[in-house]
Amino acid sequence: MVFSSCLRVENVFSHAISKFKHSNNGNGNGSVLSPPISSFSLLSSSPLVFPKFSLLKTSLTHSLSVKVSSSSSSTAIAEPEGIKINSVPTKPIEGQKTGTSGLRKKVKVFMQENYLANWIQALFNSLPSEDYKNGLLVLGGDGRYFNKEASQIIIKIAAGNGVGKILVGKEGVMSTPAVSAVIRKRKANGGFIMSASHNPGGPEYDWGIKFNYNSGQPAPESITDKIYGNTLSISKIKIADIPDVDLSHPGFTKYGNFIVEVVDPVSDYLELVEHVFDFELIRSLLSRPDFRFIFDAMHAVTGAYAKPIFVDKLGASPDSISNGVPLEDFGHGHPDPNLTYAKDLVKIMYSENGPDFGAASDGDGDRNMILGRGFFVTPSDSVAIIAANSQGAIPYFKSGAKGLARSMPTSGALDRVAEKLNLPFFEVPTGWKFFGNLMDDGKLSICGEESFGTGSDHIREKDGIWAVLAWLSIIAYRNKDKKPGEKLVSVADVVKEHWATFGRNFFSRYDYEECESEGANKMMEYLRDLVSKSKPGDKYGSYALQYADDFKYTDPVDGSVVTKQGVRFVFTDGSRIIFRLSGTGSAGATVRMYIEQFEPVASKHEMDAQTALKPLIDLALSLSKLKDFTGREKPTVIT
Ligand code: VG1
Ligand code: CO
Repeated sequence: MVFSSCLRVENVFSHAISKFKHSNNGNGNGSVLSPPISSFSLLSSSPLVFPKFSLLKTSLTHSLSVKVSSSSSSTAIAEPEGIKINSVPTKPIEGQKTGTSGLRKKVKVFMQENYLANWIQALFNSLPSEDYKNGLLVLGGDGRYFNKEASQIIIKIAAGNGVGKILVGKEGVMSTPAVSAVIRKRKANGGFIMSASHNPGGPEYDWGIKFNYNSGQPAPESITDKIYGNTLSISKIKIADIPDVDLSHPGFTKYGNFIVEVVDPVSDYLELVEHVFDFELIRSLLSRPDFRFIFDAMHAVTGAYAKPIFVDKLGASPDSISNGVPLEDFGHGHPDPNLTYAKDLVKIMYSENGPDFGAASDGDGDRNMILGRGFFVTPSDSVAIIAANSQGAIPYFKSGAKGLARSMPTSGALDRVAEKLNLPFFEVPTGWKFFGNLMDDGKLSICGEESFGTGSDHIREKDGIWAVLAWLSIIAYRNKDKKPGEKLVSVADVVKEHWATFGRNFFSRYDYEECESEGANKMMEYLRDLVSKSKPGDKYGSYALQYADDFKYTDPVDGSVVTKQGVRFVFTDGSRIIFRLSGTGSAGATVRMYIEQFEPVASKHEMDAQTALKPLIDLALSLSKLKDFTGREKPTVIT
């Protein structure tokens, strides 16, 4: 059923409602509401935004099929702000537990009646009211299929719960890092991100939602656990009876005291990165005729950012942006910037006379892949190299970094930089939410994950474009005195030099996507059992065990503890084998196997990672009995 079909419009011009409080959640307050809608625009450059219809008309002719149930038992409750709020009965829905990064499911699941609405209402039920009442929230997304409908549901439920204002990216589009930046800049109480990140989009694929808190960081587990609890007991959704908001132009629309502001998704973010980096320095590199740059937006959200930033501000040529138009289904692609899914870019970069620098970002713009000509930079090396070079090349770090951190499965390359620079260092579980407290507490500046996530405390999310700008800054800084025609220091040169100084941490990740959950869970149980029986000194082929455990993390700032974050076998030479199950998939179970080995000897650094790691990979496969448990001969993705 369609949400609009049951909205009642009563006493439209009655203003005698202010005595009703929010806590009158729908039991019998039949008399309602609304002053005429007023619209205005504060920006002279922005067109005036008028709702398409009057409230009365829209309530009856609402065109968008918003999947919030419209039960005849829905009651209208009054609000002091003067918009009509309906209390729609609902029932708990199983399985709304968030994973590594928000709630991700197939679009079809989210389109079920009340599915999204229940989760959004459960979120409001979980937050202290001072965190949103009359407050400011941000709403953005990666432009994928279902975002438009979802935006309207979220806006109406936010209004229904007494939010004062919601700031929305034009057409509901705003990258994950930009949402984090906007929350911080505008001092918002938090924000929603509509994205399943690197998971494919379209009617048959994935959708997702994530809530970030007031410093721009993904909500901590204490909140997401509460939301989950509330999804299991939810009984009503508070939804405002307002028309669908026109999100196609920047400007303001007002409904009673509730305001929707549509903003350009790029400008706040651009202003921030202009402050972080030396744009003149980067421009000097990108405008060189002897430097060729290519950025692949994978038809995802960074398509909206690439031209204004790389082309308009930094002077890259317009044809250096590929797949730069964001599409609802990412052009049938899998917007995951890795060697498998960004193969078009990889092919170009490995071609004879390919460009000097190539990069890509994912669905929601928080991941990055960095390539030189014929050269791939592993994300674990990337964050270490950025950290080692940041002070000179990036103005934001001119006084040095406060501390460095990586997720547990990420290679130890960053540890060596922290040691050498004498910086505090932290190892956290997988997922960006674990970096936020360290940043807020002033302990952490630069951090990364092996999964193509790199970032800093300029915001509280990983940031794909930031990583590209960081690398361009490093290359530009190293070449700033090079005359035209002189050989430039390349991406590969920078990486090899880094290995020569710090040693090389060979690293690889094998993903076995969408395995049967039963087999994958059994394998993890088997590994945990192996861990419990293991002891230091145990021999595994030519490796001797230093320790094995299931990673447990105590947050140094708030003392919160998380367990079961990945089974690891650490050997006496520092080599590591790690297994965990993905928390971002939408079907079955994805097994991730991480392999790492340190090599101090420079003459061995040029080896191919798969060759160097072969003995350890074989050991990992045999000790886990992965093939037996999952039935998989080969991984789906190798990084
Ligand atoms: C994966 C990555 C993890 C990353 C997460 C969200 O999680 O391994 O490092 O933080 O995705 O990234 P998992 O649980 O599937 O291993 V994104 O760009 O999808 O928001
Ligand atoms: Co992402």
